[in-house]
Amino acid sequence: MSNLYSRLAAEFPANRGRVFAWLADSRSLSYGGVEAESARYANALRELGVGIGDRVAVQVEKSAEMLLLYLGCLRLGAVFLPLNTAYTAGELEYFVGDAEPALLVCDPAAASVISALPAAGSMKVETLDAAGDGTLAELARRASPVFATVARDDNDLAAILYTSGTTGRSKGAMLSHGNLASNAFALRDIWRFAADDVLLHALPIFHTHGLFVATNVMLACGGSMILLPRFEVGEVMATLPRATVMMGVPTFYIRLLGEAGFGRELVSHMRLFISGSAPLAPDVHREFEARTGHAILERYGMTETNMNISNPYDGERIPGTVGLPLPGVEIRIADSATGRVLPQGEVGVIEIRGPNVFKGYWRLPEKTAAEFRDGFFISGDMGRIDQNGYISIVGREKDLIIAGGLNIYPAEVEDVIGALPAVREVAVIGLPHPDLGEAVVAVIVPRDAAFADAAAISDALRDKLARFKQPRMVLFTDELPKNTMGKVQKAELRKHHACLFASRG
Ligand code: MLC
Ligand code: AMP
Repeated sequence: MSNLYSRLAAEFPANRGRVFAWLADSRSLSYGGVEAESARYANALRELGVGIGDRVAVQVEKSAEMLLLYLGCLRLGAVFLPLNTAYTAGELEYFVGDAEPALLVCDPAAASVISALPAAGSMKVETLDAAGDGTLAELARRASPVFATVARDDNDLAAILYTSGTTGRSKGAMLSHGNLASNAFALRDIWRFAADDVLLHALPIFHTHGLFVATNVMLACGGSMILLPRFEVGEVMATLPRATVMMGVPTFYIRLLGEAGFGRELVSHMRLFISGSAPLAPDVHREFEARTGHAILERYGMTETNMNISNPYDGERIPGTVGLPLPGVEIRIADSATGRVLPQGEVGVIEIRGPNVFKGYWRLPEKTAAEFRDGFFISGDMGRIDQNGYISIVGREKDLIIAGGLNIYPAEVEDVIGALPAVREVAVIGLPHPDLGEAVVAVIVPRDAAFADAAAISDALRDKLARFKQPRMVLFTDELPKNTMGKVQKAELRKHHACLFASRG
């Protein structure tokens, strides 16, 4: 079909003065502004030599300008590559080497370190800060507000988002214009988004949730969003009266429930609360409904597939389930060992096929092929379909921890901790955590039995791993539980330490 931007722009309100984003200090960005400013960014990128298919890596604080840069990339046919602001220089070195971006846009404070990365090569580096200023913003300001959006096909790449892997390093998930467009319009329709909606946006915009689910859906309905820099519970409570919809990870809802002043009065005007990226505990769902009268709508997605399954807008939203497949999305449950499709009611790995499913991992055709069966993407999540078609996620086949909606692969953390001289062996596990859902914990067998310095371990990780991947707790032991094959029994460890962090309430 056509460029995602053109398809979204076809839905912009006729009155281009209408607000797309409310920003800090009562400033706002209109739909006319979105058109003109994204054109300026597209022109600025072109002036920097960025062409169709070139990657534009972006590690900047959340701002309206970052979204305009995203739209500028789409319009130019470049590939937007957002990076978590928590990544350290060591982590960036890998992304830069793997993706070979033509341009990297970063905070001014990081520019010299990034320019000096060995992998930087001929990559250009420009800056954008939290206030939307920087060398790239300056270039955009001087550029023309008119740009003829480049034609793109459904299969052409729009973005690459890196996801961590169970083995080896992160893989770049390649998302096409067609992937993102199909999902934006499907979600707009099933969740009944319309031009009078105001979304409270407190998510980061370097992930699928805050970038594609939130932003693309709002552009697709011509509505507005209130762009908060991050989730801060007081600010969110103060902003809720101006919003009609909120999207969040479960931690957002847990933190709201922790506030005495949060209740029916504050949110009676709201149309919808949506949760995803991590399991929403049924007790949180029920407590939220009892306190507010709102049944949170839980949905299920992945970076590789966008959104797949959602509880219904009109029908029953069942706690502990993620609902029904999205229109156009096929879901099946398979035996993870044999690939045999299982009958309804049985537990197996969730497999997904549809226009939302990505084009593969960047420069990893074998890895990509291994993750598909008959055109279905093998999610690595275990699930079951009930007699009414509702799907529950019952666990994960992949060794993955999700803390506050952010994924951490234990293997990556184990590699870094295992390389420390004081460590003989390490197992990294996720334990139930009242605020984050799960928290990262390292269980270490030290080389010297007398060594038990958790602070020294934490210090040693500081510049090697993004903060959210670092263990919340470091434990020491003489021996790790292993099976007869010598494989660490993580389930055993998790059970043993299940109550390390106090539970909610
Ligand atoms: C921050 N920290 C985290 C963390 N976020 N640690 C573990 N897990 C996290 N998620 C670090 C901080 O750097 C800080 O370190 C310390 O933990 C305490 O921070 P905090 O103040 O409690 O955290 P906060 O900044 O409030 O952030 C928590 C959060 C945030 C839950 C609000 O992480 C968040 O917005 N998460 C959303 C993630 C998301 O968008 N996921 C979608 C992925 S897409 P220190 O050293 O300063 O103390 C996807 C597909 C799909 O999954 O289906 O949607
Ligand atoms: P990411 O790779 O960051 O996109 O994370 C995707 C993973 O988040 C999925 O594979 C699931 O394990 C998890 N996830 C997303 N939504 C839900 C949900 N509603 N319930 C349980 N797990 C979820």
